[in-house]
Amino acid sequence: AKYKGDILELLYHNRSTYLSGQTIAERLAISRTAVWKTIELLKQQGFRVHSVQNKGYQLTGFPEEWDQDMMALIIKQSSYFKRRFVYKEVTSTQLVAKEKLLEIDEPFIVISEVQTAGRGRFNRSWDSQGTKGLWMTAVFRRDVPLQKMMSFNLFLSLAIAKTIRRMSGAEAKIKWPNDIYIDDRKCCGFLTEISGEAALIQNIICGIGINLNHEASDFQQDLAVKATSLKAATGHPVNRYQFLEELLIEIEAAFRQFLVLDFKDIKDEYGQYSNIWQRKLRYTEGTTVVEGVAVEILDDGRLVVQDEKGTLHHFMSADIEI
Ligand code: BTX
Repeated sequence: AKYKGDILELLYHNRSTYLSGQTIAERLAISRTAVWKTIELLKQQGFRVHSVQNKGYQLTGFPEEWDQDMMALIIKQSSYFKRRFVYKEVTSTQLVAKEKLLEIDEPFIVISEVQTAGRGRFNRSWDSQGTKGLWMTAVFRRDVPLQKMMSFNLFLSLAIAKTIRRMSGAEAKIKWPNDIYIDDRKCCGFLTEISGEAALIQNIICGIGINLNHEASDFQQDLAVKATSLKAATGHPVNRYQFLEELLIEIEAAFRQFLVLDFKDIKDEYGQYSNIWQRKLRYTEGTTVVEGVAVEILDDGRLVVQDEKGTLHHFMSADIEI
């Protein structure tokens, strides 16, 4: 196990080609026997390593469950998140993150294979089966004025939608303020919690759930008609590590943008990703229920909806039925 991380790193970054045992041994200054033994270990752990005589080894598959060393490798590449916590099962990564927050000053992520009490907004439950999706909480550390926080979800949703499009080819759309849909079915939801002093936020605790490799039949009961995954939508499985790698790059970039730009700077692009235009939908915020058509998102991120009588309603974060 001593060389597992190093060999995995070489194989992962060269996975479009083959690496000979000799090359690996030389690069890591270890014996070829050590290379061979480690490759055997990887196979035992569920990695698929294709070997071809005179060419060498190629990494072609990953264990069903998140692998700690692969995760280490992905996070090592992040320029923002410094630490990771990867579990087989927790109640909710959001709860774990809030505990860790007290002991750690750096930005970090928490990922779990399974969540036994995954939560959405308003304490609704979030279906978090093992090996199919990405259930993650990303904790950003930075002093941010409270009034700026409203645009955080808007920057973040664009980053997630872009990652989904790039990694699956599916036409992912944003359902304002914090879901991603494909073909009018939800494939991702996220929620942002904050802590800090009154007007100054210090911690942004962002929980993201993305359905990646579910079959349509994996969704039970009411979800069967309203949820989808990248695989269910396109027919193609997604490499969860590659997805995570790309997602982290995108959300780090979105966070940096969020710090220096205003929502109006990305408003046009955001608008193009949005799936609520030109549709009569039901908007609920608190006790307010409005049936109408979204007409615009204001520079501060609020949504303007026009009802049948022509009256305009402003929403901060309505629930929208699609
Ligand atoms: P939300 O309240 O907008 O969405 C929750 C609703 O979405 C549920 O009531 C249900 O109808 C539907 N739903 C539940 N599970 C799924 C699913 N897997 N796919 C599609 N639809 C579903 C959205 O809340 C925010 C969800 C955040 C989830 C992440 S996962 C990592 C982190 N930990 C945690 O406990 N929550 C976050």
